[in-house]
Amino acid sequence: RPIGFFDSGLGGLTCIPYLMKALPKEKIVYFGDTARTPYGSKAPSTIRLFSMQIADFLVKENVKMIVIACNTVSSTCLEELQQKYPSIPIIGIIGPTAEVIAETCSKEDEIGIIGTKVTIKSKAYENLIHCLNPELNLYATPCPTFVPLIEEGIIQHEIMDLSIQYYLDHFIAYNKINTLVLGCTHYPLIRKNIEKIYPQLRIINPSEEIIPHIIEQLEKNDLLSDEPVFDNTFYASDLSENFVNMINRIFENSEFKVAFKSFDLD
Ligand code: DGN
Repeated sequence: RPIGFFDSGLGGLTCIPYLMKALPKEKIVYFGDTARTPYGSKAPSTIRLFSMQIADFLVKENVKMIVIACNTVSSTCLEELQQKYPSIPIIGIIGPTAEVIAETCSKEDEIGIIGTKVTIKSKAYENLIHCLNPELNLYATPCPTFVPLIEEGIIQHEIMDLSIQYYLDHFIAYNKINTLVLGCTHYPLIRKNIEKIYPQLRIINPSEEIIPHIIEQLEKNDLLSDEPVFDNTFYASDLSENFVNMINRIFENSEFKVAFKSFDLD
């Protein structure tokens, strides 16, 4: 049985290379809601409705676990999804990252959290991190133009760099940020841009930090695959060229087979 991943678009794909490296025998079913992205500025009730539809779809695909590869969804309705499907482990991306931050940062650090408007407004990172380590200094700011630009493939471009500087120049300088949490799964795709502009920062990438937690949950529930399965399926509500190209880039030079399917949730 496959592991189901979902995101509002292509952001959740940033988890996939780390998963393939750590667990090469697992089969993946991914759903990107590219027709309705971005979620990050939508009402929580809309995000909840869309997420339930996607979880229903993944359950019908017979997944053994659901990974919410989206901070916006994780901060909005993780518990509701877990309650709806108590027999399937459902993992959010914020909890595992909060644990890493709480364990590896100290009160000398100035920690910046960036994400969508919904994620930042929810204070999900602050609440979870402060529960584990109340001493840490946390600052958060939304960066709402990053996702639309990334979904359009505008990455190695001065518009992206200007957008980064627009949101982060003052935020980083004023708060003396030394550690930056990429609190949106799209943001690892602009990590190089951020590192080029602010080379002094330690970057924390939730798309990577979630992997040990996935392994732990698979082990705990006795769900690890022992036979390698090389076919993976990537569904999108709008099979855009950008989505297909990005997946092909992830899997090029590997023996993994990839199928693309369009799926309309309504
Ligand atoms: N990738 C999603 C996240 O991690 O929050 C958000 C993308 C969006 O819909 N704005």
